[in-house]
Amino acid sequence: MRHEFPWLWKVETRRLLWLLGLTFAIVVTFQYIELPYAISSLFSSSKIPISRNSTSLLRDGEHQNVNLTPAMAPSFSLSNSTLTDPGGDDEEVEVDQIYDSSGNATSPAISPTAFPPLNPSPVKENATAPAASAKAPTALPDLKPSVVKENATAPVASAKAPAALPDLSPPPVKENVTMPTTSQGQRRNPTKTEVVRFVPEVKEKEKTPDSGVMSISEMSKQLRQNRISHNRLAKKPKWVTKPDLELLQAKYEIENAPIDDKDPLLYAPLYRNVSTFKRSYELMEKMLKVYVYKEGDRPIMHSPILRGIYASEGWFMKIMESNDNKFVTKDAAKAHLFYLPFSSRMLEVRLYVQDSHSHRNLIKYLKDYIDFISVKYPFWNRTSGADHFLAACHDWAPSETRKHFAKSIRALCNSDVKEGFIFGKDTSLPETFVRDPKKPLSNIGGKSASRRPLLAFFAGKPDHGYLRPILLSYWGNNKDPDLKIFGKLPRTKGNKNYLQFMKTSKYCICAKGFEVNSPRVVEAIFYDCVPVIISDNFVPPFFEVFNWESFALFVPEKDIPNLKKILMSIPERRYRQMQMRVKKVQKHFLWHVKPEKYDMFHMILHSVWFNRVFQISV
Ligand SMILES: *[C@@H]1O[C@H](CO)[C@@H](O)[C@H](O)[C@H]1NC(C)=O
Ligand SMILES: *[C@@H]1O[C@H](CO)[C@@H](O)[C@H](O)[C@H]1NC(C)=O
Ligand SMILES: *[C@@H]1O[C@H](CO)[C@@H](O)[C@H](O)[C@H]1NC(C)=O
Ligand SMILES: *[C@@H]1O[C@H](CO)[C@@H](O)[C@H](O)[C@H]1NC(C)=O
Ligand SMILES: *[C@@H]1O[C@H](CO)[C@@H](O)[C@H](O)[C@H]1NC(C)=O
Ligand SMILES: *[C@@H]1O[C@H](CO)[C@@H](O)[C@H](O)[C@H]1NC(C)=O
Ligand SMILES: *[C@@H]1O[C@H](CO)[C@@H](O)[C@H](O)[C@H]1NC(C)=O
Ligand SMILES: *[C@H]1O[C@H](CO)[C@@H](O)[C@H](O)[C@H]1NC(C)=O
Repeated sequence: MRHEFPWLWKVETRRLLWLLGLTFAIVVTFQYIELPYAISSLFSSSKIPISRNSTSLLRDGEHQNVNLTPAMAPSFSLSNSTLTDPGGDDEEVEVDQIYDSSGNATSPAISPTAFPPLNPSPVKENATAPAASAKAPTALPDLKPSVVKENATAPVASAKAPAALPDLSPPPVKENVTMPTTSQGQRRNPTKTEVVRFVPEVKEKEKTPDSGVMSISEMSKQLRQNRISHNRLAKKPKWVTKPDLELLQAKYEIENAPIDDKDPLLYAPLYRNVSTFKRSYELMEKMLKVYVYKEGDRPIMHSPILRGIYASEGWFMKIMESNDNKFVTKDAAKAHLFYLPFSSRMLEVRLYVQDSHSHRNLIKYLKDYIDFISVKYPFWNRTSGADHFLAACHDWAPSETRKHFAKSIRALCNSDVKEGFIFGKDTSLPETFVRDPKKPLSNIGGKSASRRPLLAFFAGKPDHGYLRPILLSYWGNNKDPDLKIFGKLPRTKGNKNYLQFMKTSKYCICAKGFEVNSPRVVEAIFYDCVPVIISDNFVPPFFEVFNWESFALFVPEKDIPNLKKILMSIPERRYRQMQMRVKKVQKHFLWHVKPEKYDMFHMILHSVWFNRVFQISV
């Protein structure tokens, strides 16, 4: 028959194709128009480890226990807000104070992302409202029709059916959408790669030599290399200022620091080079001056959030902008550094259009800000931003700042070698989970080394990222009585359960969630527990300064099956030494309402200073 009526065959084929096309078109249209969730469930196959955009979404989505506190100025004297029990899970932040542009607290309903992805049905029709209300006309042009479409197609909130999405993604925009950067490349689930479209302008830059896992010693090597190569290649400023010369002098003095490893406040084994650190810190105290830009509208600029898992950017901002900060100068001609006081968390809260999968407007907001100050003042252009810095803790901050802050010093919680972190320029900002901003030190400490009966402890949402399911499958469910590895712990009053485990375990497992960073690292130190970091390519905080391997363990992700063996192989003596060092290093990881010498605030500022000093060229 085929031979006899070839045309018929052709017709059939054509019809078949046509039918297929029609079906496809219907599906696409269907998705565009409505019922994204219905469709999503149609296509949903398995639970897929989430990719970045949704990751962060989910993460934010978990801020469900939002308790409104009375309106209050961004101040340390918080009114007695009710704290929900965080249940021992980092991502569960309770109160994020959210400010409107006047500085007044507003309902968190303003942030669509503040609601959990679990019940996607009540889609917020007014989801765009925050963007509109945020004083950011710059955001509006970005709400292109294409974006809107993307938005509708994407039932991401449910974290389902990513497999179906790639086919449906329309050619979104005029600008070129560069496909997932390194970070996706290394992610294990290929389906995720397809869907991630939201970091459009970011070009892949830094790839590690083997594109695989970078060990801590390789990171140190990279740091040293970058220092050297920077000295050779550094771009000169357009003109030289007095502060440049002072920095040059500081560099010389630090490089020639007198050997001093006997300072009782600085326990030498913790540091890469305690003499260098000591001298650098002294010089910072003596000479550093920072100019803080006053420009920028609240709440994205100048509105610190002091509570929750993104609190470190808020605390840093709060202290930098306080009146009695001796490092601040109003005279820009005297400044060695320029601080850009923005909150990556507020940027997301105010400008991210839910389900849009686009950061373009967030990036543009920052770009517009830079354009503004670079026209108004000569400082940015002088060094292309090399003497400017920011501190940002939100998951998206690396991609948001990668392009337009390429020369600037970025203190980032999400300090991922695969997301463009540049050793010697950028610095790793500690992620801290502040539960009560009035009492950031409550419950500090734990049992002594000899009174820690449990070998190891972990608790955290099991569906955060690809790693935790692996950890739980090997060690969860009490598979081994020595290892207390849980999903989410049941809630208890005052979070006692979680704290008790941290205070009575020898090792506290800090397994990555969606991103490399976890508040558990600082938490472990806080409770005198030796951190065990399972998060490949994570650059630990203050990497320039600390010899991390002297007080923490780094277990490659692939070694999770051997976790117990690895922990058991550490001699008791070595464990005690590490635990003692954890207690010694603790002071560097504490927030004080009034900053103290060597505390977290000073350490962050020091790392920025240190990196600037070693990048100075005239
Ligand atoms: C709240 O704090 C204020 C001042 O700190 C105090 O006077 C008031 O009694 C507190 N209210 C509650 C309900 O704790
Ligand atoms: C903040 O809210 C108060 C009370 O609602 C209002 O009186 C005040 O004007 C607001 N502040 C600003 C800056 O809008
Ligand atoms: C949402 O939008 C609808 C229609 O635009 C409006 O009537 C309603 O008041 C809005 N709701 C909120 C909370 O803004
Ligand atoms: C995003 O999706 C929501 C719900 O479908 C819709 O109301 C909103 O207009 C969309 N926003 C954009 C920018 O598309
Ligand atoms: C977009 O990509 C095309 C081809 O890859 C390139 O020719 C064009 O210059 C790019 N446009 C922009 C704005 O980058
Ligand atoms: C620390 O740095 C100083 C100054 O550069 C140097 O003299 C000393 O040898 C270094 N110490 C160690 C242990 O590397
Ligand atoms: C800085 O450079 C930008 C772009 O090159 C330019 O528009 C701006 O006017 C410059 N700023 C100053 C103060 O010259
Ligand atoms: C963003 O979020 C969704 C959720 O996973 C995820 O599927 C998608 O891969 C991510 N990419 C984009 C664009 O979001």
